[in-house]
Amino acid sequence: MSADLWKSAATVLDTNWAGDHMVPSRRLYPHQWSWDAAFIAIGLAYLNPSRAWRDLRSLFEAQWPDGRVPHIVFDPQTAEGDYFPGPAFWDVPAYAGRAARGSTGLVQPPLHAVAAWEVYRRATAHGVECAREAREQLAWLYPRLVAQQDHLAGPRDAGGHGLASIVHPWESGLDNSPSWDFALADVPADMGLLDRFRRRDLEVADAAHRPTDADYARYLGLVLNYRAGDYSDHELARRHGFVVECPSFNAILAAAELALVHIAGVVGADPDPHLERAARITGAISRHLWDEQTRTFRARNVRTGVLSPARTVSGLVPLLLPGLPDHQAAAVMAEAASERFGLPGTTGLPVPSYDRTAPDFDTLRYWRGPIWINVNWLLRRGMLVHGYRDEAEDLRTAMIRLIHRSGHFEYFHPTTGEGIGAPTFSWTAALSLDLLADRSVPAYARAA
Ligand code: 9WN
Repeated sequence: MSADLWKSAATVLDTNWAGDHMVPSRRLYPHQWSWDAAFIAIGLAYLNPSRAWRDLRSLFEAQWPDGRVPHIVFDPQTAEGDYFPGPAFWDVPAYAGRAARGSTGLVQPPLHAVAAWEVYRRATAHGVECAREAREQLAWLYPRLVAQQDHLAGPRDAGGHGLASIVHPWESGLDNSPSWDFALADVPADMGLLDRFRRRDLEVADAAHRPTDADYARYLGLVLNYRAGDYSDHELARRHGFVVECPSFNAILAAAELALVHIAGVVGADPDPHLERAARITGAISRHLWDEQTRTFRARNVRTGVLSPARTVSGLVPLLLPGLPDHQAAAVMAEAASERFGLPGTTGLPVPSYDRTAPDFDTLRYWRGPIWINVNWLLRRGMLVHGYRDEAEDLRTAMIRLIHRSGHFEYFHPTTGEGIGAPTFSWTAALSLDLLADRSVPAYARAA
């Protein structure tokens, strides 16, 4: 099984390579996406470290002067009509010697330092030449990764709690998750926007899998508001309708600081500020996004101070952090094993994106029930960080079985395991390589 899977994953990554970056999927997502590039690099490094570096580098070449790394870098070779919302809708200005309309103005979870460190670790096993390239690439990336973190920990700390806020559900990467419903309820749905702008996703994917029109209208309205303020992060909580502290986004932000500790060691920089910031963000997640009654992590609406009532997979991701107190790590594991998420022990499947027992659990709709490999990959890493070795191994096996049985799909039906969405999806392929290679979590991720 593993040789077949390895081969099919390599084929997907070959097909989706676009010369200097990887597309998540040729039809549905014909540009470069930010957190996709991080997951992709982690697996691609086994096959072709130079491409993994190239992909990360293409993304960071599009970094904004304020440090933000755009959630999509548009491929100028791709027609405007091939993806909506495309370059004209975002209408970002020219910056850093790049033409206008080259990217979006939003961000995605900053997993790139973790990815860069993982690529480095794999590349150094490919011989002297790859090791030299890896050191050079890390040195190029390091100041850019630091600028990315500084932007998120600085201007994006809209609530002043030491956490980054997201200003759009798309920034979470878990786009249509019920985690955002409570805050989106305060955002007007201007349905007229759907007459002015045509949804392309409904032409290439089944409407039952995609966000509703009302949610899509809110998504567009939020972008237009952020765009009208020149994508400025000044006084966000007052000026913007959606400002939320997300547990998984912030857990990834802190994990990135831990990876930077090690990258700093290679490039000769001071690791201490990264260690300190990782501890600060971990402490803020632990205090500020924790609901003591249900013993789960939840998203917090910065505008109202209220925690989201939804129990979603985002709340399990803080397990990534070695500094998380033991009682919270144990509570995340209990939640993951409960009937709400049902670790493979009970279902044989990886965890779904949303609470299986919730009345609005949806087996098909985007992030409202289906299984995604990337978040399960993060959860497995968290289990290894906290010493849950058997559970981590069960989850690894369940992911590999699922992909082998159904293919390198974008996501999977949480009851039948059937593949849904894009059929040759890059991060599923890349992470299956990593899961097959079965690397246990390195010491650096464990040592807080
Ligand atoms: C919007 C590319 C991206 C992923 C996100 C996923 C989906 C886009 C969409 O696809 O989002 O950015 O059109 O729905 O939710 O996590 O990065 O794979």
